[in-house]
Amino acid sequence: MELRRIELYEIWVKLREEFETSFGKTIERPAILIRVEEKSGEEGWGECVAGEGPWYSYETWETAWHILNEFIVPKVLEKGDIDIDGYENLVSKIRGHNMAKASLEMSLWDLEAKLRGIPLWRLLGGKNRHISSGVSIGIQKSVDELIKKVGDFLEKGYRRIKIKIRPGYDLGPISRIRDEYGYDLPLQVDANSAYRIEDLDVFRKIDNYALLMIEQPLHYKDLVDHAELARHIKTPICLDESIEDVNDARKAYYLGSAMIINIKPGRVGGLKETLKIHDFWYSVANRPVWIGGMLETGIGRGHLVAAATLPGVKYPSDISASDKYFEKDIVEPEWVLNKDSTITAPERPGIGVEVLFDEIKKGVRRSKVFSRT
Ligand code: OSB
Ligand code: MG
Repeated sequence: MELRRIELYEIWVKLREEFETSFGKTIERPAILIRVEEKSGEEGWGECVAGEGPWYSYETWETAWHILNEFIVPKVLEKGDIDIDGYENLVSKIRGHNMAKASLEMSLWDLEAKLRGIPLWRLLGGKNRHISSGVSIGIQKSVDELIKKVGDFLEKGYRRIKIKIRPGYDLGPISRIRDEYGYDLPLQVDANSAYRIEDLDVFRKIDNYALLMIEQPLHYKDLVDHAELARHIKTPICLDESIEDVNDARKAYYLGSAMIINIKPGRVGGLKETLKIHDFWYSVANRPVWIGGMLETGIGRGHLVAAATLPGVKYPSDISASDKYFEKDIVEPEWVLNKDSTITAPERPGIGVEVLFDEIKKGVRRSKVFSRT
């Protein structure tokens, strides 16, 4: 791909409602959007998932802007002619900063697919066009409100529910959901690293509620204690924050730290690393994955949907419809939920949705255009 332009746009998107996790609350989130343009005029889009503070990861939208602006974009444009492998090689010298790396990488995948005239999911090797979609519900002010929220999402057609938990807000909410909606409801929890191995008694109790999995219960850098926890409970452990690349996946496998991985392309540096983790976890380790979300706009959602078509995605993904997150998305058509709790990957080239560039421009807080001279 011969790039002639790379553009960065910082926008802030307002969520329909506050999203609370064990690490904090979000009502408005930054998104750096990347637009790459090839010499033919064809474009590709990517989105950076780094948040407003260093809570989920050490990256923030400001560190991502810095890394893109100073170290990634100039190098990529200098090279000019670049493919995905070349990009991976180029950014391999930069330690960490996976979210910054992933944003531009995903725009290159979108561009590559568009140049070939095929949907991104096919370029990735996806198999299941109708991806199974679940919903992730933040911590609520009361358990009654949570019960109502769960009911609302079930009514909208979502069949798998994930709730955020933290110490003191765990067994109460879980047991109430089981009381109200029964044990057939596919239910899972996400602690975002809020517990320690000393909390084993809580997990032993959680173990009685037939959850699909417990996501990231312990410290984000820990694999050993997760392995210890796994020996004491029968509910499968799913890792999110702890897995930043395929090497982490290998360690988790050999240590026995997890049965399942929630792969977020943004967290692991992009779709190439997503494929590596998927291939190792599914084909070598013979274990399932699913695709996680970071409250992405319709652009990042397009990449998530494409990734969720991969054959090793055996659980519903945290990829909900646009209207779960926003009043109005920045793509057309918006992402919608089918009656059977799936979202359909488009047949149009690339991510398969039109980016509403004019809408984006109206809300831009900062932008930078890099041209090849
Ligand atoms: O841990 O999965 C997580 C959102 C922001 C940060 C971390 C997480 C989440 C979610 C939301 O659970 C998933 C979604 O995009 O719907
Ligand atoms: Mg998570």
